[in-house]
Amino acid sequence: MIVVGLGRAGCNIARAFSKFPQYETYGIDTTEDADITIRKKESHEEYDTHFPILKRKLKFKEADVLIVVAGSGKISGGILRLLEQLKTNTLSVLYIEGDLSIMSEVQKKQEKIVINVLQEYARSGILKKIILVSNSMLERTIGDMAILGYYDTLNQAIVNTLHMINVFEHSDPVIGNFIQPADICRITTLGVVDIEGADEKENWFYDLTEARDVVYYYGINEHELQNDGTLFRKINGFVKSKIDDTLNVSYGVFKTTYDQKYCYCIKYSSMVQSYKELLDD
Ligand SMILES: Nc1nc2c(ncn2[C@@H]2O[C@H](COP(=O)(O)OP(=O)(O)OP(=O)(O)O)[C@@H](O)[C@H]2O)c(=O)[nH]1
Ligand SMILES: [Mg+2]
Repeated sequence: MIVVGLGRAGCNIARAFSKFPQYETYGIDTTEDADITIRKKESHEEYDTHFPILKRKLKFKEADVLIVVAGSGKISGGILRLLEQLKTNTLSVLYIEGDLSIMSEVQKKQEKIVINVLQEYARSGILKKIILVSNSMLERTIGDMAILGYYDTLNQAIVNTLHMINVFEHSDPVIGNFIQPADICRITTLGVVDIEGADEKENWFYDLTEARDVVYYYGINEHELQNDGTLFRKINGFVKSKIDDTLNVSYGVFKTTYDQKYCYCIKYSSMVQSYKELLDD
């Protein structure tokens, strides 16, 4: 898979993907150290009207491309121009929502424009999916973090989760009941379940509403798969407890070589997500 990051958050996250051999990564930013340096513009609008042609640098087609962007930055104004140049590929977006409580009005406006238009692109099928991640929700799931390395910690959590889900999606489960999410459910988020904890708490990276499908991916090592007699009952009980009239719940159990067991999850909705904070202006 190809990962293209736009702006600082996008480039940092693309770089975090590059530790895995499965990804070819590119970062586009105005800084010298970006893989592709573009000229700095004064505003969100200017990035939209004067976004450079990068076809010679991004010359793949018919590839699976994940574009990573945070909507509050000015450079995200160029996102539609970038998508246009990549349209011969299968496109998904990993969208980073910054901390709304500390944003300026201009940044909030940019955030709102980008998140809305990208969700509409997903609904109309231009994007295969959009994965929404809120920095402040993610921060809460991680707990206390040092200031230095703050973004690194967030980025590792995002990248590791998405990578493991990608790996599991391309592997055969030991056991499971995978239900293909409805094709119209292209607005998604990721999460992790604390399966070692007593209450098996779900920690979602975005507060996705009106979800129609949810998939739990369990990564368990061979020893436990062979010897833990309670595991299947536990997983089954957990999955069943999530089912209701409006939600399809499926799961897969996968063999890993890690000591610890993991449960990653992904939730799908067909509805454009909006928030109070962004609505009342
Ligand atoms: N998760 C995550 N968020 C980040 C990271 N870097 C910045 N952000 C957040 O992303 C949002 C946009 O900030 P930047 O990425 O610095 O902006 P930009 O995309 O470079 O856009 P410009 O305004 O043109 O510089 C802010 O809310 C930041 O808090 C990162 O490495 N990881
Ligand atoms: Mg920047």
